[in-house]
Parts: sequence; structure tokens; C-alpha cells
Amino acid sequence: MGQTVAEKILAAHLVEGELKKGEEIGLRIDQTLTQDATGTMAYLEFEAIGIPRVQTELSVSYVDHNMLQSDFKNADDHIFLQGAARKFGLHFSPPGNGICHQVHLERFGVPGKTLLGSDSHTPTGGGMGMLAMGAGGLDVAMAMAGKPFYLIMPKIYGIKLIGKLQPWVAARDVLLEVLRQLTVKGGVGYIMEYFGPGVAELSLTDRATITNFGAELGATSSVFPSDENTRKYLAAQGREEQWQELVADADAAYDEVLEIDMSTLEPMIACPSSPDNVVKVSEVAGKPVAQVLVGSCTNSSLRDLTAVAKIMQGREVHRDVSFEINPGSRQVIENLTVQGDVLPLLQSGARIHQSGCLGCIGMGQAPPTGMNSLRTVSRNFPGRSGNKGDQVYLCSPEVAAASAIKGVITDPRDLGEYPRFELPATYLPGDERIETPLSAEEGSKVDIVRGPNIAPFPEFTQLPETWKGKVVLKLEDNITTDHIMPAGAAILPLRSNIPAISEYVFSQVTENFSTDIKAITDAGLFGAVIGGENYGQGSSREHAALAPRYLGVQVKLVKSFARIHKANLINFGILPLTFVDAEDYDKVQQGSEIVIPDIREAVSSGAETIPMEIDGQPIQARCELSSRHREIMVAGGLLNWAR
Ligand code: MIC
Ligand code: SF4
Repeated sequence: MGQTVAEKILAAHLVEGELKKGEEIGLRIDQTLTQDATGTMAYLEFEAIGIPRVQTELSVSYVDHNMLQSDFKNADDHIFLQGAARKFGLHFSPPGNGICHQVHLERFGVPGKTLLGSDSHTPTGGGMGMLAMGAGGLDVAMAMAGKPFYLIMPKIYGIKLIGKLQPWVAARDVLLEVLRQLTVKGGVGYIMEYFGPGVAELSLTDRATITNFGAELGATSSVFPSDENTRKYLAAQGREEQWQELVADADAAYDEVLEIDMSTLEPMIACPSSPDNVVKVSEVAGKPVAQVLVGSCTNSSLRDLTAVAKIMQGREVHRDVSFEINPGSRQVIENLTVQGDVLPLLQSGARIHQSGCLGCIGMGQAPPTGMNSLRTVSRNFPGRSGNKGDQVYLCSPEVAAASAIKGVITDPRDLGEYPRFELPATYLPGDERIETPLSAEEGSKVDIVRGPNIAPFPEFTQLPETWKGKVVLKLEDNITTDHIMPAGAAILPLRSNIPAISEYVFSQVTENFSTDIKAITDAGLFGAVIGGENYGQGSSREHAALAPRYLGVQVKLVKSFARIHKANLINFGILPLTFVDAEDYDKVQQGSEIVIPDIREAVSSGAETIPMEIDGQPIQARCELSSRHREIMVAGGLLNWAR
């Protein structure tokens, strides 16, 4: 039987296990990327592993998230990251140079390669025919050290694209439709692979929008074939020699197939506060908007901003709207300038910011109280914009521009004819500021400068013989890592200081988490957290495991986990358990006492169900872990295990 694109890349990189769906496999990783908010920890972990230089073909450290320098913390972290890149042999992309995923696509992505990034939107590279996956910083550190990346062999979800998008309908709408149908947990355990005649109708950056936003399906990754459009994009980047064709075999088989006829799609929008809360724009048209933000790694490419500039040409932003543009990269701004497309944006009244994540992760750009914000970002989880109770909608750049002009949510087809434009055959590269790796000898002489914000990595104990604890918090379905370990301007700068950031664990949900757990650990017990389905969806931030563990959480018992978060829990020695009988969820409350006798023995012996007592009542929990995971758990985490 033939292979899909994803299966071809998996087969070419397999170093451990067999390509049997549902079993653990180890993959060789060709390229890695980190961003600053997860990168400081990743390089501290890399240092702790003790390998002097990265072992990958290419590794890049980006600074794009923590861009506000309201005190010394972020600025110090940037210097640390630059020093680490120089010492360990990485490329370094400094602040202002662009969002990791956009820049990586432009300057480094190569079809057929594997890419592991400490950011959940790393699958952006799948738009170019890479197998690009998000992971926690420690997994990326291990990959930089030349170790395999372990994952459960995913199933392949084929998305068959037919037809062609109508004017004013965008790549964003394709994935909004997929999210509408499959929901934020529809991709868990799958690689989403796009195929069919509609693929050729999508430009490379359109494809990257789809694979990027595909992270919101909970998928392991998303991938497109590498074809003529891929070649054209690499040629425009001056990298045509790195192109290779990569398409699925004619008799390739998919585990599931969803067909999307792009010609029937209309402009869509995700309503507050989940990316799968999708309706047609026409259904919510007319609602007033106070802020419109075009940017983020999902929709800030040269194509997207050119489209917005052409739409704004000769038009004006509504006086009640703050229209904000966050370009994806320096390359995008440079080329937009050469095309003459910056002036119409400025004249329309747009606020042009430096390139970076900015408001997408609550680093500034918070919307006004009680008012609607329309964004081309990937996530509208509650409070992520920086305001509790925020009303954030997700849409295409076309819907954003039309709504900025009208001051209300607007179906862009109301603006009349779609502007015609062509992108240049060759782009200005815009990578003047990217540092290339130093030689091993030069690197060995570099001293990494560490500001006071960089705290040493905490030590963790092994799994005890018998586990006694209390439920600190009980939560519902679809809890995101933004609930567990919020981001935003006040908290993100603490990413390299675990004791400091741990004070904010679950601060979106309750004010008392850190004091409640302290009372539990002071009594000599551990903490447990109870959750519903798809627990830990969203980002790759390992702080959502590391900080709770630092506080004393050692068990999470939920209905189901999101992939990256589960991997991060294992890496930091938090036992991820699921209910055998979902109805047992109702038997456990905040404050319930849990006893797991012989937990160490049960985990190391390979037991798939673990008996426990909750307030004296016996229940069974499922423990789905590979034998490698079990050793890590018993050791108290991956770093302990590796040592
Ligand atoms: C996000 O979009 O949530 C982030 C911020 O990029 C995260 C990474 C982080 O929390 O640092 C992600 O997507 O993994
Ligand atoms: Fe940055 Fe937002 Fe993309 Fe995350 S989703 S990498 S915060 S732009």
C-alpha cells in the first residue's frame, strides 16, 4: 500500500519502534526552533544535559514573544538567549526580526525535514511539506542534544480539498470550517494531511495559515504536499535548491477523510471564547468592534498584509476602531515597503507595530472593557488578550479589514470587487540581523550572561511508594494551558524563574491556588488536579507542568489529555491518569482525599489501571504510558531520568 506525505517523512526519520498506529516511536529531528518565552528554560535544560553544542542540522533561537521591556527581565532574557545561541551553535533571530514560525518558513524550512519547536504552532512548517511538531522545551532540548523525539504514532486524517476559494474567502476560512466540524479536540491523535485538487489552488503561505491554525484541532501536526507552489515560494526566498517534490502515493490510505469544497465556503468567524465556536460572518455581522488586530503567526505573511493594504487603499479606519497591524517578520515589512503598501495602511489610520507576537499572547494590545475585539490570531481563550471577560473573535485578514472600515463585524463581500495584486517573484530576504552559528572553537569561549531573572532549575523528588494527597482544584472540559499557567505582560517575563511564576498557577481560575496547595504540602501531602476532556489544550508551554509540580502537584486525573501537555506532565514527573469510568468524575470534589497505594510499583510494573481511593471509595484510573514514560515517572521526571 502506498504512503501519505506524513508517512513518508515518518518512515525516513524513524530511529526507534515501528510505524504502527498507537505505538510509541522515536524520530530523528533535523531542525529545532525555540522562542524566547519557552527558550530560556529550553537552553537551561540543554545546559543541564551537558552537551556542548547542538547536534541537529539546524537550530534557531527566536525572540518574538517577550517584547515589552517594562523592566530588566525580558531584556536580560534576550541577552541570555543570544549568549546561549552563540555558545551552543545556533542561529539567533533577535527581537524585531519576526515571529518564529513566519521567519522559519521564510528562511529555514525545507520540505521533507522534521522540525521540532517549543511552541504549539510549529506545524506552520507543514505548509511547506515538513513534519513540524510542537513540544515542551525539554523535548526540544533533548532533540538539540541529538536524542530522538518520542511520540505515539498518530493516525492520518486526510482533508480532501476540492474547488477554489471565492473572492474575499481566505485560507483562514478553510480551517475555521474544519474546526466548526471537528472541534478543538477533533485532531487529537492525528496528523491532518491535505490532499486533492484544491491543494494547487492555495499559495504556500495560505497552506501555512492552515497548518498553523490546525494546532487548534489538537492535532499532532498538519502537512501539505510539496509541489510547484512550494518551489515558487522557495525560489522567491532565494532557496530554490532546497526544494524537493513530496506528494502522497496514488494509493495512499487515510484513517479518516473529510472533504471540503472550497468553492462553497463563505467568510467565517470564531466567536468568544473558543476557536471552534464558528459561524458564518453574515450571522454576526453588525456587532460593533472597538479593536481589530491583524497579525500573529497565523495571518501576517506578505500575502496577508498586501491584501489588507490593497483593501485599505483610499479607505479609512472607522473612528471608533483601533486598527492594529503586527507584521509577521522584518521580511514582510521590508517587502511591503518596497511594494509601496505601507503608505496606504498608514494613511488609512492603521497603527503599525514591530513584528512579533504582541497582543496575540497579551503582550500589550488589550482590548477595552466589554467591547469586541476582532483578531486574525489563532486563539481566543478567555482572558488571553489581557482582559478578563474579553470578547475576542477570530477571522481572516479580509474580514478584519472590512470590519475595521465599517466599525462593525462585516462580511467583506459587502466591499465590492476584491482587489487584484501579485506578489514579487523574488523577496528581499530581510534577514540582515539573523546571526549565523559561531564555530565550535569561538562558541566555547562565549560566557553566557545571566540576569537576576534567571533562577536555577528546580530539583524534583522521585515517585513515592504510596501516594497520599488532596484535590486542590476540580475543573471542567477543554481547560487550556492559558488557564493553568496564564501568559500576558505581567506573567510572561517570569518564564525563566519557576519559583516566581508558580505564584500565578491557575490565577485565571482561582485566586487561592498557590495558598491552597501550600496548606496541603505543609501537611505532608501532595496535590492533585481533576479535569474533564481535552485537558491542557493549546500551547506547548512546559511551565504549565513545571510550575504546578514545583508547588507540589504530582497527579492529574482527567477524562482525556491534550498531547503536548501530557508529554510535559511526564517530563516533569506529574502522573497523568484518566478515569476508567467517566462517571467517577462526579465522585471527586475539591478537597477530596486521594490515596494511591503502591503507586511506584504499579507504575513501574506496567499496570494499565491503577486502583485508588477517593474519600474512602475505591475507583480505577487508567495509566497510558510507554515503558520509557514509566521509568521517567518513577525517577521524578525526564532530567532526573537522563542523569
Ligand atoms: C501561544 O500561542 O499560546 C504561545 C504563547 O505561543 C505558546 C508558547 C508559550 O506559551 O510560550 C504556544 O503556542 O506553545
Ligand atoms: Fe506568537 Fe501568537 Fe503565534 Fe503563539 S500563536 S507563536 S503567541 S503569534
